[in-house]
Amino acid sequence: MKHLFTGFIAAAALATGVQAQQNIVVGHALSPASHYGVGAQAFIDTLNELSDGAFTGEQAPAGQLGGERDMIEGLQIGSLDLVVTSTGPLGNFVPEVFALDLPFLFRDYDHARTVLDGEIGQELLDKIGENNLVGLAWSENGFRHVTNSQRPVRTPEDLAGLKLRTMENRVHMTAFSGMGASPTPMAFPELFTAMQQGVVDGQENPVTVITAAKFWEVQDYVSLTGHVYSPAVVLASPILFDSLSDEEKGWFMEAAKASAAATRAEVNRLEEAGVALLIENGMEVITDIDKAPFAALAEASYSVYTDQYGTEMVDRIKAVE
Ligand code: EAX
Repeated sequence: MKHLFTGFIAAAALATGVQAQQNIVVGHALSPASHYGVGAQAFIDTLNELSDGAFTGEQAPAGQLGGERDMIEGLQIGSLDLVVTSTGPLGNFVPEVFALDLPFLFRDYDHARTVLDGEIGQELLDKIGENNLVGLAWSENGFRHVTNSQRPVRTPEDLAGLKLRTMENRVHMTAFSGMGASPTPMAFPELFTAMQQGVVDGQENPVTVITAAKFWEVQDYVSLTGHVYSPAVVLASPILFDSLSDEEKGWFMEAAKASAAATRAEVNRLEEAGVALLIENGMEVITDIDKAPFAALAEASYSVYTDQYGTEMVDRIKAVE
């Protein structure tokens, strides 16, 4: 409806010789100051500049338009234009993307970014494109760590019985069952209150998100488990994207790349500065973690992906230098 209306205005503007403006709404889960907010703004500013002002934009931050699964659905039905989202719920729409959510797969940020910026990343963006979504660029959330309100977690035994919120992602849920926790899937906008009220004891997210959402207000311990890399992706509504000219599509893709670059720069900054911020705000940060036992127990989760697609993609990702 919104696009029909915009089209009507565009036609009217053409008739009067006035350049029409189209306003793009960019949804995401976090605050405007977060790494997603910085990326959303970079998208808006770049698109505005490339289009000479023909496109304007605004953020719908902090899950205003729902959780990440809701926002992805919004793209498919055309009620939302653009989303910066983690891959958390994306595998429910594009199961091939589960390959990126496998625990202890990426060695470090360089490895993950090289994979996503290379041929594997492009193949997966294409897969997204086959599922009533448009994948514009891989952005970033970061390596995820476990926080909780009960005790310092150093070993898988310490996870036993902890009610841990995970994203709505079967790979992650299976991994945490394997590691001994009790995973509870939940949309991000419900998480803070769930921790506050003790519905869950803990959660897992990158330093970027823990700081942006001020989880220190409801969590005491953070263990730098780095158990999984969490990609983000800039997605567009196919209904919007299909209505664009080739030149406009090019602007959107360039703006998405600028968005991803701005977000990654912010992830870099917070990887440097974020842990100090957690300590400053009263969290106990556990750094001396032996990852091997966690990885061994989490490995059962690989079958969520490999039972359907085999091990080829996993091997290819591991082989990227
Ligand atoms: O995408 O749901 C989550 O835990 C995500 O990491 C967060 O919303 C940012």
